[in-house]
Amino acid sequence: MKNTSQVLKTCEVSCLYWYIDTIMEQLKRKIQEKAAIVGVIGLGYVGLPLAVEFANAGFRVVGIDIDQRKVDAVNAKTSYIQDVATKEVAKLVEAGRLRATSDFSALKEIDAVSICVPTPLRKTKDPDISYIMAAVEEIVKYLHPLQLIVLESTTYPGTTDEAILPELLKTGLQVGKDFLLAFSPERVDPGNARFHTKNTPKVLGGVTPGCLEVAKLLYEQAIGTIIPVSSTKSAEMVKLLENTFRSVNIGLVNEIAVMCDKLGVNVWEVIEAAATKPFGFMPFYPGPGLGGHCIPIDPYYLAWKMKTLNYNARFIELAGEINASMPEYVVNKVVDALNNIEKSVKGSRILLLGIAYKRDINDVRESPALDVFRILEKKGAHVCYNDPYIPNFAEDGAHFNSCQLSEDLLTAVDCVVLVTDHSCYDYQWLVDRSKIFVDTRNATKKVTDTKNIIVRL
Ligand code: SAJ
Repeated sequence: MKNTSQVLKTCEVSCLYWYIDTIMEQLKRKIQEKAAIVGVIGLGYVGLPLAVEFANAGFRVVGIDIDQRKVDAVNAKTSYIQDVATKEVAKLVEAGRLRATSDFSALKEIDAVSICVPTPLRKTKDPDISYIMAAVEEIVKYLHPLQLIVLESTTYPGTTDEAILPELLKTGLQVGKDFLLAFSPERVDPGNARFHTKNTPKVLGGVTPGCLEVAKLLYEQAIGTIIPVSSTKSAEMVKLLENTFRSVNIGLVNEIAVMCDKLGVNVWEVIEAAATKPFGFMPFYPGPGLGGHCIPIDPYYLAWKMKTLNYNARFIELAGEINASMPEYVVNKVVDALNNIEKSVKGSRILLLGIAYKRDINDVRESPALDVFRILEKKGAHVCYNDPYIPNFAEDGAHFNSCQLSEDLLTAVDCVVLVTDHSCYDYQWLVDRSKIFVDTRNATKKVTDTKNIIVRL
């Protein structure tokens, strides 16, 4: 026979489970009925496409960003992200399904919020999660029952559970009971014509099974395939494996390029032939170095975390060293090429073609072309660039403008260096008019080199 306190306890527990169930059911119903209001913090190359997909799925979406220019652009029905069409934004804003604000109090009305803010590295190569924590600080102010928070920014394993969750718990609300917390790595590949936010499988891990269940229900309204994993740490690690895989393999192929050069072997022919293997091989290509806001950075988030666990992530460090040495390797190719025509780099006029970090995009972040530019200038060369995607850029306080490509320009310079192989370049036209052409991307593989002026990695 149970005594009164046991009966009350049982009743309390069942009320608690009823309460949790109710909270979860309420939020699930709001999601299923598209009555939930979705928030996206950070309207960059990840956040704006995600906001558009949730709005397209039928939700009312509030984009939140500290950059008033982004907020104004969205509310003026325009897109500033290459992969998001302005007409898409205009349609959704006009329909009242998408709006932007810099006022975080909008979180009061928001049922589910995704955090898509930058996670850069500090100069010391330590993670900088200050943008995440600044967003969390705002979320804490307005955290309410029935709210789901999903972190999308790439970060080290443990960030969600060890850095974010404690801040949210300080409100006295309980995870999995009052609010829900999950991690879902962004997988946006800028400029990818085939894969975009909606058709790229989305990995998801929750702090509790209920967190995962509700986050999965939300994301599957907007994204084709959801890949649930057992924890937020696992989800955080998935993304770091993806990008460390790339960084290490790019580092490997860059070292293979250096080896082939010493062996007098054409590395591009070697890779092309190896790629005919129908299994067990995936081609990567040498280049002037590693650019972008993902591959050069994400692996160091993992290396840093492992250092806190007294483990040295040697592959990451080694790949980083090799990739970081490639701009210097390219410059040495230029030095040798000029030397062969008895010219020194100092005083030479050098044109860099392509300053973006990879072909056919307008992003210059961490671009190795900037390192090539800087090293050549340090050696006394007069450097200019052309990049149809980057009309101008600023570096170390100096401003640079893209030069107009012309016969006169090509005739006037002593050496042309192809750093980013944009598809719009006419490589035969360029080679025919250059004195020396250093090709760091094998972009001239189909070009006839009648004057023997092409130098390849
Ligand atoms: N690179 C090489 N050789 C290669 C491939 C790339 O030198 O074989 C260089 C590129 O020129 C660039 C850098 O590496 O400077 C990074 O290139 P990337 O193709 O990895 O492109 P990202 O930085 O835009 O990486 C994104 C990542 N997406 C996310 O993190 C969500 C990455 O996971 C994708 O795999 C990658 O796009 C992709 O496949 O394009």
